[in-house]
Amino acid sequence: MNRTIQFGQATYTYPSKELQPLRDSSDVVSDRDGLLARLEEDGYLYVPGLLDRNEVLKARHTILRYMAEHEAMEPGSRPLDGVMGQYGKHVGMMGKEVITHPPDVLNVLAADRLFALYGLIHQEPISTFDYKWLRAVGHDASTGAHMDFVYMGQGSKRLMTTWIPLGDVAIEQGTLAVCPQSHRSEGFARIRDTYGRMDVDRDRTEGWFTKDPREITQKFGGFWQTGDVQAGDIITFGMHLMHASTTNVTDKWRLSCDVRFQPAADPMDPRWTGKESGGHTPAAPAQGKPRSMEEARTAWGV
Ligand SMILES: O=C(O)CCC(=O)C(=O)O
Repeated sequence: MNRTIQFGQATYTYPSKELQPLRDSSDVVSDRDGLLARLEEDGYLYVPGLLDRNEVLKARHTILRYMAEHEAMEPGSRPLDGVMGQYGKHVGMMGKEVITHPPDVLNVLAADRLFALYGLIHQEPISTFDYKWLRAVGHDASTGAHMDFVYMGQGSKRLMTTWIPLGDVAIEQGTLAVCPQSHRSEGFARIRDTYGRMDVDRDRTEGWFTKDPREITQKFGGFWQTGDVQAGDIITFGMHLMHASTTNVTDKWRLSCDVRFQPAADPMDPRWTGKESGGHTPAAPAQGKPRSMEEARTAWGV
């Protein structure tokens, strides 16, 4: 059955030519050549059930209880339902070890199965960032289209993102959407050579390329893919795949975390490693106003 999906500022039909289902790569999960071929071809791997579903649900419960203690839930609702309602307050959890590092949460965000997957891909010992991008995304919110290099490109060129839904998430609650082949297609070459080389801190430029996903595919080609995901699934991709999220149109928090893995021998982006990893540099007022993406895109001609 066709569904109407809110994706950034746009409305899409799912499934359709411009918003298709993700390709399931569980058939190649133990086959290195198969994984590499899929990564080269599509730029991402969607692996349903890679993680232990019960462990993911356990982590979800710990996070929801923490959020409830910080007034994130609709008063009177059951914390484990994750209802933000009208009165749920936003709770910042990105990089907050108090909630990213309890044993049952870390058990998922730094799971042995993730180290095994990247070990198989790289054939080398693997490291992960200490910083975890744990998100509770509320009603009407979505993530704009971007490439991760602009946020974490100061270390390994072989860094990969893992997106982990912390629960069963329908597209209507805000799921990751990828633009397959944007890491290699000719249509995206100029974006990769301009936007795809910048750094939000060094260049003091905002990170989202656009909030309008249709603008991407109309100007540069390709299509988007997303899907309903379950606790235990993961999506992984490299630093130059254009991606975004659909809009959460429900009254429940969408819980997910993005974490990063790389070969341990490569340099690590210092912003995201070590106990004191500080994240992005706050813009100093003396340096003037940061550059908007609109200004930057005009300069790059994209
Ligand atoms: O979860 C989201 O909304 C965005 C995630 C993302 O951009 C990422 O995993 O790099």
